[in-house]
Formats: sequence, C-alpha cells, structure tokens
Amino acid sequence: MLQKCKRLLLCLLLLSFVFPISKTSAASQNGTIMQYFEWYLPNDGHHWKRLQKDAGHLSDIGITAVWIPPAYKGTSQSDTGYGPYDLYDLGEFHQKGTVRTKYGLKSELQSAIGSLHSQNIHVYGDVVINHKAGADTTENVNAIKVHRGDRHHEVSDSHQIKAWTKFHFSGRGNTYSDFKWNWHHFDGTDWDESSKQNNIYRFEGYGKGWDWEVSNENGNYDYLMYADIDYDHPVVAEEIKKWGTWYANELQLDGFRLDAVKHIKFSYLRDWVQAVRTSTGKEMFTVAEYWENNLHSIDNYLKKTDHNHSVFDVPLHYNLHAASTHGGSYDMRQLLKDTVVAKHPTKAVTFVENHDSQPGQSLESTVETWFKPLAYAFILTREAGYPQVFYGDMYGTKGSTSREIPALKNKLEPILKARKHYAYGPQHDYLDHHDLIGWTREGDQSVTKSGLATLITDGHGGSKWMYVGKQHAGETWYDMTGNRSDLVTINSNGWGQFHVNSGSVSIYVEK
Ligand SMILES: [Ca+2]
Ligand SMILES: [Ca+2]
Ligand SMILES: [Ca+2]
Repeated sequence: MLQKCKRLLLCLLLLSFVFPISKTSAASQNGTIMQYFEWYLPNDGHHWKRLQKDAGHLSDIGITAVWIPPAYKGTSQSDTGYGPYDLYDLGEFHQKGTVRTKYGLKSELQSAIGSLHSQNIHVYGDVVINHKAGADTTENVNAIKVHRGDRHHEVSDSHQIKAWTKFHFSGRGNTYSDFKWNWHHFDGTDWDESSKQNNIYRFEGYGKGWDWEVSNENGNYDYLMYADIDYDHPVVAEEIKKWGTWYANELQLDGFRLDAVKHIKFSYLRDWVQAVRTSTGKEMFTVAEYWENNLHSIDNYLKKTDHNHSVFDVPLHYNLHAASTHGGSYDMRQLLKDTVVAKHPTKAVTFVENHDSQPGQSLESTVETWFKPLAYAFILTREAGYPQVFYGDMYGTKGSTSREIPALKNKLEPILKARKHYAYGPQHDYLDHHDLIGWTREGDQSVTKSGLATLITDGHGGSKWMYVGKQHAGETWYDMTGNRSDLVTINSNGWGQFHVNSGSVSIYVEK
C-alpha cells in the first residue's frame, strides 16, 4: 500500500485510517450512571418529561448514562414496571385501564431519550424477564405444591389448579409481536384461583421443572413471583431474545440493567446478552442485579455467564451500610473486603443506594444520611468500578414512611464534579486507619488541572500526609466540598498535609 501513495497528503490520510493517530493520550471523561427513579415516584405520568428536562443538568454534573425504570405496561397504571404485563406496550396501547404507564407515554420516553443522546448520555433499559404478571384469564393446570424453603421438596400430590397464565394483549393485538403466552411457557405460580390459596406451585407435565442453574438458595431459587417464565422452553427463549432486540431498537437503547438474575437460568442470560449484541450490532453495556451479600455467589454468576456482562457490587453496598450504622466503630480499612470491585474492578457497578434498599422496600438496607457523602466520595473518586448515583439520593424519596431520604443534591454535586473534572490518573491509597482513610489521584495531563486528594472518616477528624505527584509541587489545593476552608500547599516532592472534619469528607483539588 505504501508505494501506491503518490502524494504525501493521500498517504497520510490512508495511514490515519490504518493506524489512527490520537491527538493526545486523552483520557475520556469518567463514566457515571444515574439510576433515574426511586420506588415512590408519584403516578403522575410526568417522569419521562422530568427526565427530558433534566438532560442538560445531568450532563453538566458528569452523568454519562441513565438507567431508566421498566418502561412497559404493568399490572396497573401505578405499577413500577416490575410486575410486567406486556413487554411490547411501552405506554402506547389501552391495556390494564391505561395507555400511559406510571412514567408517561412511549412517545415522551422516546423524546426524552433523544434529548439524553444529544447530551451524549447513554440510556440503559431495565429488563424484567423473570416473570409475567396480570394475565388476562386463568387456565386449568396440573401442579404440585412445593416447600417455600426447599423448592425441591414436594408437599402435595399433583392436582388441578386455576392459574393466571393466559395473556391475550387484546389492546395491542398483533402489533410488534403475535406471541400469546399460556401455561406451557411458565414453570409455576403462587396463586390458585379455584381454592384462593397462596403457595408455590410447580406446574406438572409438558416437561416442566425448575430451571437450572439459578441461585441455590431455598434449594432452587428459580421461582420469585407471579408466573415464572420457563427458559427451558425453546420458543420462549427465542421470543425473549426477539423482544430484547425490538426493545433496544425501538428505544435506541445503549445498554441494559437485568433484573433479578439469580432467579433466571444463568446460561440463558449469557446467551441473551450475546444475541442482542449480535442482532443490534451495538456494544450494549449490561449490568445484572444479583442480589446477595456474598462474593462467592456473584463470582459463580460471572463465571457461568462467561464474564460477558457486569454486576452490581452488592457486597460493597452492604459494607457502606454497615459503616453508616456503626456510629464510628466500623473499621474503615474493611470497606473493600469481599467486594466485587476489589476482585473484578472492570465488572463492578458500584452504588450506594437503590429502589430496593431505600426505606420501606423489600431489601431495605439504607445507608444512613450522614454517611452518604462519604460513601459517594468512595465510589466516585476512586479508580476502580463504574459508579452509579441514585435518583432518591439526589432529589429525595417520597415514601409514606417517615424515614424518607432527604435530597442530597447540594452535597453530592460537588463530588460528582470531582469525578468529572479531577478523578484521573494513578491512585495512591492510604486505607490504613480504622476511622480516617484517604487516597489520591495524580491527574492526567490531558485533563486540565486534574488530580485530587480525598479523605473520609467515620470517627474523629484529623489529617493525613499524602502524595499527589511531583508534578503538583508548589500548587495550592482547596477542599471543593466546602467542608474545610484551609488551603494545602503541595511540597517540592509532591506531598501535602490534608485535613478532614469528624464524620465527614473532604476532596482537595488545585485552586
Ligand atoms: Ca423450566
Ligand atoms: Ca425464574
Ligand atoms: Ca471506625
């Protein structure tokens, strides 16, 4: 090829395609996800509009991706989307007594996604494919009751029940898909309409059996709620892959959040992610919710899915929760103990709080308010992990409970900006004290003025002598959280003495 280059310009042009020359060694902007919902959002149909209006602000504070709540029609208008009735109805058809969902209309969602994309913010769709809810009619099905604590243990003979398993989607008809669900597509349910009994029923006949491999809690944790989808059924496996491609294309999604994966056949999830990546031709970043405070189980999930997608760092959430509830007696050197981010830094989505851990919810393990800024500084200014910010922490939660989360926007935005502008380059750790820990980032030449020094303490205030890089010698640094007003001069060897108040956080950057 080289000898064919007659003219220098053409030659350079061709070479630039073959060997792309980067202008600098520019570090791209740090990625930060925002979970853009909390459990108790009002059922006002305005959420997609709120999201659209917020797009510019989100970009400004450094949000690069948004996880949106399940956008499909649930059991009723007020359904959060985790009780999915029709995955193809994104707020477009009159079903379950409403066209819109809790969050609004499909057209409003598409418009919001357009605004996010124009701000270079990616959009991750929620994927709730463990179960289906709100069937149109019942069917007579042979079933066996199983023990809640051991799903292999049968506690009745096979008998006929009336199960809510038939889905007609008469409001949508055959638009987008003509697939109609019946009991052949499910493994079990928890309600017999004829006896009005609530039990876990495993369907009998038609080759039914709980899927494997899933979590082995309760013997086999395939069953969670509603009508449990049977991924041993090839037609179902194919249909849900087809739907995933449709969902991604219809909303121009950039990735996914997979709900309740410990209840879904792991090998199927691996295949589903691969299939949708292939059919859309997009990277489709994917993060799975494997909710267990146990690194070993999460490790096994990553292995069984060939590490082809990320997971939420649930153990880190529980460490942050423990630190926040021990009134200073937590050993801060243990924050990374048995976490995903310590073991698989490139597979961990780190988070402080979500719609399940918030007050009043099923997995309530709320990180106490005083500790939230410390926790966010931990996930946002360190090198490892892909951090996520919770809508309820930014804007507050609206639960009926008196223990709502207050809006922490003013405290969290400086930390988000620290991530966006300063948290670059090599990291130096000072995780060496049971109360007061710190770390620094040297900065990256391609990001002007980058580099920082963070301290957090769950006990008394104090200071640390930390190295930020010789290149910063002579600079004056200040605490951008506003918690401390003293200035720090970096000495000729790149070291400085940084202070933090009791039970607080400070993030120093160049003035
Ligand atoms: Ca099955
Ligand atoms: Ca299941
Ligand atoms: Ca402590």
